[in-house]
Amino acid sequence: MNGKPMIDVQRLLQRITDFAAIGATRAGGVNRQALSPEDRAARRLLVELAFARGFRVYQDDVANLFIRREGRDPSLAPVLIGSHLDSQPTGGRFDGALGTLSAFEVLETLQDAGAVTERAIEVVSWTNEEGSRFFPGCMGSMVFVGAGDLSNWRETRGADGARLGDELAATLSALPEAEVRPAGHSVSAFVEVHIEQGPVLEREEIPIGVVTGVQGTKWLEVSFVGEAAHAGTTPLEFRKDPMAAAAEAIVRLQEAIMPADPLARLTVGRMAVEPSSINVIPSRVTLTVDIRHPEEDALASIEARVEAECRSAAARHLSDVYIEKRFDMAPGKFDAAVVAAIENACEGLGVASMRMVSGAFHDALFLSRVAPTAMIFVPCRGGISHNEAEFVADENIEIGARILFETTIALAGDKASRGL
Ligand code: HGY
Ligand code: MN
Ligand code: MN
Repeated sequence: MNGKPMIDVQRLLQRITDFAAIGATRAGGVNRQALSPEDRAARRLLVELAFARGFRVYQDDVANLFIRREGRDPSLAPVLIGSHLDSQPTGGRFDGALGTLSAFEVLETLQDAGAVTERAIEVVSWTNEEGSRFFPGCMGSMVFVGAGDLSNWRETRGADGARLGDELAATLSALPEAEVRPAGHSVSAFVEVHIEQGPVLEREEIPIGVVTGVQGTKWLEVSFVGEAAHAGTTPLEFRKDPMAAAAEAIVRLQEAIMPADPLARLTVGRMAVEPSSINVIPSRVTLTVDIRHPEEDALASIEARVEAECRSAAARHLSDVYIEKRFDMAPGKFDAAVVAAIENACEGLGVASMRMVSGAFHDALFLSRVAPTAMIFVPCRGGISHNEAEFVADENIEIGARILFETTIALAGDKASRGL
């Protein structure tokens, strides 16, 4: 670039390494679950980096964390960029962190150059994107856009038994220096860099995915309730066996849903058994069912089929069944102007790109309800994610950050801004 501010890729790579050390797992991934001590440590590090650069730091009542660099006109709504810092229990070092740290690098690059943008630019780290410890996912962005009420979730117990309200209070109080701001301030646009978490970009050898939308997601929690009994003395006709019901429902759903529709996704990722003793017929088996589809009506019919198969399997095994909806994210489209801004950035830098719909959900989908939004995907090796082996090549990290930089300054105001 001709004398223009340039992303400092070594600094960004070092940041990614430094954050990957927080909650690092022996297999090279991270366990930095939402509102955990590890999550608080990562937030603390980001805030210290922000204060060192003279940026302002805010958090709202659901602990979404914002880092602000002022623009020429403070009355204009800021451009928002960022992602999340929380991870899966055996997550990768790039899911979320890449987008958050690439966004911070944009601010540092502007600061180094003394550049002035028309609009302020804010970096955000959304609370509890993953939803793995505490349902639902995208909790922070849902509250921010008014799609979720925090008071409904304070009593939620995490997978580890912790109470959400307690963990949230501990997280907020761990950053007393952050200014408190109500959730939901106005934003002129939101752009999120994220790994694709799928194989397409790597297979097509294209460095940037311009994300035009996100498929829909529903999470169901299904509890089969039978009767605990002795494994040795209880003949079949006396059994009320929720494990047999759960096993049958899972097999029937795996045979019925994805083989019939290549766009459908159904995953049973978690199963809890009570009392979970080798010689006791279980009293209760609780499963989580994650279903996805780009079309809303197809998603609804998958949900109906899940309910039907669980109810019939429960009946066949003399068990009751209770089904709770834990997350419901309709498919959504991103903003054409922001998509075009990303494509213009790619063209300006001579970077190949392709449009795509995200199979994973993201905070950006909720943000798209209140501000023009789109995402930038970078390839990850083998499309592997939600796995400690998750990997992104340095050059793809650099390209993603440079496209984010160009897109952000284009959205943040006139190019006449000094130093751009
Ligand atoms: O599950 C998802 O789609 C996201 O990666 N948390
Ligand atoms: Mn993510
Ligand atoms: Mn994830």
